[in-house]
Amino acid sequence: SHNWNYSNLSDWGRIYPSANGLNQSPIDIITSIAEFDETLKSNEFNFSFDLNCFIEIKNNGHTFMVSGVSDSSNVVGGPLPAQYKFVQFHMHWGLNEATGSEHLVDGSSFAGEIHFVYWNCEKYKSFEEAAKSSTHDGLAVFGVFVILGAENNEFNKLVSVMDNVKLANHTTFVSRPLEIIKLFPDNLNKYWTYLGSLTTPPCTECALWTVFCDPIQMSIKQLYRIKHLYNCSELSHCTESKRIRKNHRLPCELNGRRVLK
Ligand code: BO1
Ligand code: ZN
Repeated sequence: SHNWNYSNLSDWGRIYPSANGLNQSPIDIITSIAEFDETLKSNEFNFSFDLNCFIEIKNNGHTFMVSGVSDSSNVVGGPLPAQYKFVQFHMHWGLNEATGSEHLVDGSSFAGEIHFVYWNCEKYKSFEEAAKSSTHDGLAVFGVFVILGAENNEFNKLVSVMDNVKLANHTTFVSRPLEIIKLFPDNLNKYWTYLGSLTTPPCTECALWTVFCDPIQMSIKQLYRIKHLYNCSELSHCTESKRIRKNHRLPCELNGRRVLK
């Protein structure tokens, strides 16, 4: 699964056929064509997070991934057809501050994007099974744009242990309770939603996407700490060129899909 990277984006489809599909993510969200949906707005999201669950951070060679499995971390509401269980979040970034997000808004990108990944625990037996579905109801992924600005206190709990996972395949733990909801924007009622895919191989078209309109902030110092992660697991091989310098897929064609707001 490490047989792909971000310098051969156009080759993904040769090994992972789903990447050639018509319902891929990310997309450029053209705000003028997003359709207002009355029923979405009458059904607010209800996110729950288990503050006491064990939180692990892993450098998987593509990003840092934060997971904390708990039966009580879940979400309902918004466009979701069922209850979904939290599995992990991770981040995407770019070569410079003007790039990094996977979704674009009217052609503009942001410094980064955090993805909160959930699976439909009413219809599927496990994350793995849900992630194989091709009916877009397996996973729910929430995208939060990151812009540079104020230091992010909650994100500091991750940044302060990030050096423990500088090398690929290393894991560490967040000792202080992480309030994951504090990494979301304040306003959870402003979002776009559409049917899409995993943005990394195998690019399965299993996801209902929700991209929040309001970004969160972090400082440039915090972003630099993330950009120092390596995609290499051998310290002696970790040269400057082995840093995870960018990990965002380019926007895919909408192919007639509807974007609701
Ligand atoms: S994302 O949020 O669309 N960037 C995303 C991308 C990939 C995954 C989750 C969210 N997870 C992947 C795992 C693979 C696994 C695949 C299907 O899900 O990283 O190891 O094969 O289960
Ligand atoms: Zn992602």
